[in-house]
Amino acid sequence: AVLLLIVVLGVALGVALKRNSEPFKKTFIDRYSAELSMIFQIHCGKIWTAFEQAYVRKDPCKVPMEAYDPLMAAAPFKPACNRMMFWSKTKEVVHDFTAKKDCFLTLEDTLLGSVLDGLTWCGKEGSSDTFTAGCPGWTDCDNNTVRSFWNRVSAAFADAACGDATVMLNGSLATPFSPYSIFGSIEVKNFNSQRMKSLNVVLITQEKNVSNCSNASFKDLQKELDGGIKYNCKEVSEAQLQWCSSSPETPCGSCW
Ligand code: N1C
Repeated sequence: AVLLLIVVLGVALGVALKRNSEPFKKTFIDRYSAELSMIFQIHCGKIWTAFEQAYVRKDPCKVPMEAYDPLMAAAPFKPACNRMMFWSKTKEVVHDFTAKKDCFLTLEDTLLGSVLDGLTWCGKEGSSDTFTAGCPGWTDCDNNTVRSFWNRVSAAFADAACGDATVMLNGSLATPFSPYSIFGSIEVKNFNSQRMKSLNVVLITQEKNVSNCSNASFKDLQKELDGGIKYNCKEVSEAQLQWCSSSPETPCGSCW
């Protein structure tokens, strides 16, 4: 009976102690998250200010890409060697693939890229506001708010590329590598052979593929590449890509 009493008392004490630790745990977590959210708000405020100064009070057709330099300084990219993925005219296929298979990192997987993907914004002379309607379109003028942003972040993203980088291009186009695209006009020019070992082109083909790896535009691409960077090209069907992204056992390196 004495033994039973000791056991019962022991269990009761244990329960009581656990109960008592619950409010302590709550205090701990509440204080910790209050502290973190304060740090986050200060950080977000700084990034927002650096972002906003690029275009606020300006003619939305007169925002050069350099206007976003302070933003890039405030929110630099962490390089992800061997995992960086570039693309041109293949946005959906690429993101469909990267969403299912955690092998590659696109600009939209970075903090800045994901926050602004799909958004439109601009300023106006004489106003301190940010507008989301009535802004110039992508091709209305060269130095528009949104296009200059993508030009600037793409330049920084390409500059950070290291090891082996990959680009997915569209084999349904007669000119898969276009010197007028962001990839052709900005990213390729910012690759740095001191950091980057190779560029691997993955040419996405469909049933009726228009181009292959011997397409003339790839000669232009190779000419643009900084001397020390190796070049490879591989044709991969969209079906194979989809098959690979939906089979969890297939390792990243065996998709093509
Ligand atoms: O002009 P592109 O392609 O060659 O630009 C793609 C290239 C990628 O490698 C990205 O790193 O440049 C970067 N990039 C984006 O990350 C991005 N996200 C959303 C460029 N443009 C981006 N967008 C929007 O896609 C942008 O607003 C513009 O409308 C398109 C450009 O895509 P593209 O011509 O297929």
